[in-house]
Amino acid sequence: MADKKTFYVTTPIYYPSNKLHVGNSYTTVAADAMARFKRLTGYRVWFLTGTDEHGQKIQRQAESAGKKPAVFVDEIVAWIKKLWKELDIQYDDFIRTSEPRHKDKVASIFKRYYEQGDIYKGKYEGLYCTPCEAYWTERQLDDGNCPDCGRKVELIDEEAYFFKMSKYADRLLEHIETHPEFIQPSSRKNEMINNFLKPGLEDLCVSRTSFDWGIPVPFDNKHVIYVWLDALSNYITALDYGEEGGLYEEYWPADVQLIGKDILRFHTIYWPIFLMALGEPLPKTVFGHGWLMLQEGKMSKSKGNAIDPMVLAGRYSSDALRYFLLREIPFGQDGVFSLESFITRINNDLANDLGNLVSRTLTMAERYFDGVLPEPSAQAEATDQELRGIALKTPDAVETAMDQMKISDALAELWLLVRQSNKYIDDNMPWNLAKDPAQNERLGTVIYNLIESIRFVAVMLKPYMPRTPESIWEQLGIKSEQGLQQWESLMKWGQIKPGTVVSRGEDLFPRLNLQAEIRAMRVDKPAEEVDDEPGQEEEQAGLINLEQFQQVDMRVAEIESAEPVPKSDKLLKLEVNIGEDNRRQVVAGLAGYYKPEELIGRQVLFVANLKPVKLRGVLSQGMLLAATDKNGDLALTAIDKKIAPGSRIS
Ligand code: ME8
Repeated sequence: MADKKTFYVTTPIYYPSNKLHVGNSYTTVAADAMARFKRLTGYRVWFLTGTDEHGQKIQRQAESAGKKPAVFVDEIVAWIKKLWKELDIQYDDFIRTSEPRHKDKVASIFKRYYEQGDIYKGKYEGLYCTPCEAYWTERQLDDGNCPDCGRKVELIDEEAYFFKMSKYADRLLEHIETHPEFIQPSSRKNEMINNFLKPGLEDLCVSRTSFDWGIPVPFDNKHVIYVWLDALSNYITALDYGEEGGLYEEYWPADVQLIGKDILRFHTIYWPIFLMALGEPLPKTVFGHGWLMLQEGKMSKSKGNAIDPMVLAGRYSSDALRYFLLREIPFGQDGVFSLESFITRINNDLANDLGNLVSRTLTMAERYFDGVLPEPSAQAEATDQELRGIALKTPDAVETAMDQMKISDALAELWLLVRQSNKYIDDNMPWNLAKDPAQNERLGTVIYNLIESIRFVAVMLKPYMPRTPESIWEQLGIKSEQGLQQWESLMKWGQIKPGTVVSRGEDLFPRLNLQAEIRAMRVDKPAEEVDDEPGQEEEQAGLINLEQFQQVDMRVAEIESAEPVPKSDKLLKLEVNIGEDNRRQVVAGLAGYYKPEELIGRQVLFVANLKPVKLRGVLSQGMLLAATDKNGDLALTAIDKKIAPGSRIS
């Protein structure tokens, strides 16, 4: 094992001040996907997460809950561990800063700084943001408030120990400038240099006396150690820093420290300076990802607008939540979490693309070959070569994206193979091959290739969605075939053995109804506004409320031009005016009922907010309303008298 390359990845340690929200889960899910990916591709991995339990904020929260801090955090930490289990977070260690293994080491690190002259005693008179546990100068405030969270700062005036940050500032600047991989994404680097390093680093206050929930300064126990010095040290105390032959020697420096951009300053200025003072190497990369926002702003535990990841995972599966978080937002950028985008991803990517591929293929394997995987022909046709070519290059493409921490791109690469496999079904139309006994070998080849392609997808999917591949392997009859689940098995096509017995299981991801989900989750409006929601019975009777009806943007449209769509005897291409010089192109199945010239100048009812689609390759941006009777006749809707095009119908 010792010859394997190592990979050490960390998440921030979270404040157990409240239950975590889906934004905190985002960092941990991303770190878990990276850790799993590295394990899968042959690295010896150490993945650390944990909780940051000390400080004034936690002490105050505990007091207001009427609990001792230690009891208060225990309860939340238990919940956090349950959440990570629910989300399949496979960490190697979970550090709590209240543990003796951490506290003892931080105390000796602090003593060492003091003894070597990096820490001195003084008096702090200045501003402090307790929710962020951060010191600020007057100049840095934003309208008198904390520039990070926008909340009120407090004036504190107490005796304190200070760390000589300025002593290391030049060295840090040089490190940042000569190691472009140190701060990622690189766009965040200049912000740190220009806002914090260039204006000159002030010495940092590293102890507090006005509360006691922290690690006492070992030689002056009126003080507790500043919570960020305490917390940042976790990344090395958890590796038994200072002990010979331990994890520290094996894994430090960290390969990637994942954090949200909100705490970049602590991790790219304070943390490296604390390490420099210990004479230790700096992490290779600190990656500050973007925020997951709600439509109304940033989530935060204390704002109370969080979305509970436990609820989401419980209802939609942790794989679906993980997939959404990793796929939706290009890693590094901000993204918006909305139930609509979540459900859309589930329906499009998971139910339509992946789920359909698996269920269609297995249904055909059972129907045409009784579930016994046929022998493929030695002859590969063009579509076979295309599918195989894409499958064989996907592992590299995924690995390249992961090495650049483009997790969303890695999934996009994988989905090219999923989509190609669906296209392969459409190209080969196995249902037609099945009609001709002479095509039996060809049919067998097509089914074999599809099954092998699904196996490729499942192997690569595992780091992102750990449960779905298990179900796929079960359906493919290879649950106990470890070799076929390894990354190495993707180097060659055709590893799954003919004769393997496959059996279709339950659909991986059933399609969801967005409106029903919005009602069930009630995330889009405050509880008091939802009283008029239809009850279950009304819903079953197909009744909708006014608000649902009003989601349809219905208007008067005036037809300005109409012409046949080439090679179609049903479709007409129309241009309609929907007011204020706004024109839409619409493709409608009217050719059998109206001559194009009969339509010009008519005003009809029009749905303006349908998603555009292409019909016969022609873009259609809305729908004309028409009635059809049971004899198949069709009549366009009309408006009683001429009215301005674009008028709303309500
Ligand atoms: O800052 N979107 O802990 P914390 C994405 N204890 N990520 C988010 C997010 C959002 N809306 N909100 C939070 C602390 N995060 C310190 C860390 S480390 C030595 C000490 C994530 O509980 C993001 O990674 O406030 C952010 O950095 C972290 O949660 C903050 O968690």
